[in-house]
Amino acid sequence: MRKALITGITGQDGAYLAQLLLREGYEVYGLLRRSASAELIGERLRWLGVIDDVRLIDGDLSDLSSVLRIMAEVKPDEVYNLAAQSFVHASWQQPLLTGNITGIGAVNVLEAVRLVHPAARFYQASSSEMFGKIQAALQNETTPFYPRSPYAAAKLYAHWMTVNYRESFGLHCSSGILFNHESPLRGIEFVTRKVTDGVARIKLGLASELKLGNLDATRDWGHARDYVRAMWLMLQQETPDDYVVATGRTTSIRALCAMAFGYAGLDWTAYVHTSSDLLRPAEVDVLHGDATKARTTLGWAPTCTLEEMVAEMVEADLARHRARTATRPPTEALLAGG
Ligand code: NDP
Ligand code: GDR
Repeated sequence: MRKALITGITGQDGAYLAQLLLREGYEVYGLLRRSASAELIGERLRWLGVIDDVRLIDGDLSDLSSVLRIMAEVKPDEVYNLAAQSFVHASWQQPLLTGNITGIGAVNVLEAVRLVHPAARFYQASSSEMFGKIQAALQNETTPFYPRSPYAAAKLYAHWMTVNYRESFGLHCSSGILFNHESPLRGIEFVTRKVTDGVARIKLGLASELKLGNLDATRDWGHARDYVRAMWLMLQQETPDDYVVATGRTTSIRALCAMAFGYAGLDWTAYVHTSSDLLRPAEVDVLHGDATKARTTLGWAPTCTLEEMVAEMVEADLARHRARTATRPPTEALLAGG
């Protein structure tokens, strides 16, 4: 039985990837950082019904000794490095932590592979944020990078170290330059989920407005379930390489709002307000990917449209809020006016 180790298994992608790998017959191990809220940490794996099928091992990406220990213990065939401080906005408030986890953390995993188990195939979660201030209208593997945040700079370091370990040590290291991908399991702070959660609250009478930042930025959004398949396909190739993964369609935050509110029968202009507090010190205005290489070499293609994904996310948030309201103790419901 093939073994896979996932760092970041409790995140959006980690959960979907664990599900995919279990279906493909892998033994799935995950690096889990200790939390005081242990009962909440496996929520996404629980939602997908796979929490009891994965093996979670205590460790932290910033603690090389724990990464070395886990690599020696598991000896995985495939390592997926998904752990990161992944929220771009927070990276200006915590630039050093972001550098330590998102940048150096990846090198801790690369070092563990090199020193303990060099036969393992390694996947690095690189990001379209590395294109930042875009140098070409459509971004692919040959487009120059121009990072615009501490997060993107840390990802770029990890990306080049992945390339460097491939070229220096002959390790099977691949990097997926993934454009934004979302799902009902997306963190609530990211714009798609913030919008679908806001739509659900407003629809159910739990909120009356939604505050957002820059509505003009555009993103190339796909579904996380499709994107984790691309990660897996990369590690099935004989030769390691780097791939852009994107849908090839870019949409503004404004149009996303119209789509999500429209799905629930609401006019977004009546509810969405902008706040300068939510603007970023430097913005990535446009991202629009060209995934021709992934399509031709990996045979990968997205299966879910933006409209389908937004509908799935709104429905999931409506269901969550309905369940919460139904189970809320009577006093709390009274105080909340619900
Ligand atoms: P999430 O933020 O949902 O998940 C991040 C994961 O990293 C969580 O499991 C988190 O654990 C873990 N983590 C954070 N710090 C540490 C640490 N010090 N030690 C161990 N684990 C840690 O991210 P996504 O699933 O959305 O993304 C996965 C990866 O792909 C990230 O590296 C992200 O930067 C990258 N990426 C994501 C894209 C997207 O659109 N989603 C696009 C391109 C790249 P905990 O649950 O304890 O917080
Ligand atoms: P991003 O995702 O920064 O692209 O990084 P996010 O959803 O946070 O922002 C997308 C765009 O929406 C604008 N925006 C807002 N964003 C948030 N979060 N909240 C708001 O209220 C809001 N209003 C407008 C932002 O300014 C931005 O232009 C994600 C992460 O998953 C990264 O880890 C990953 O590498 C990239 O996608 C690809």
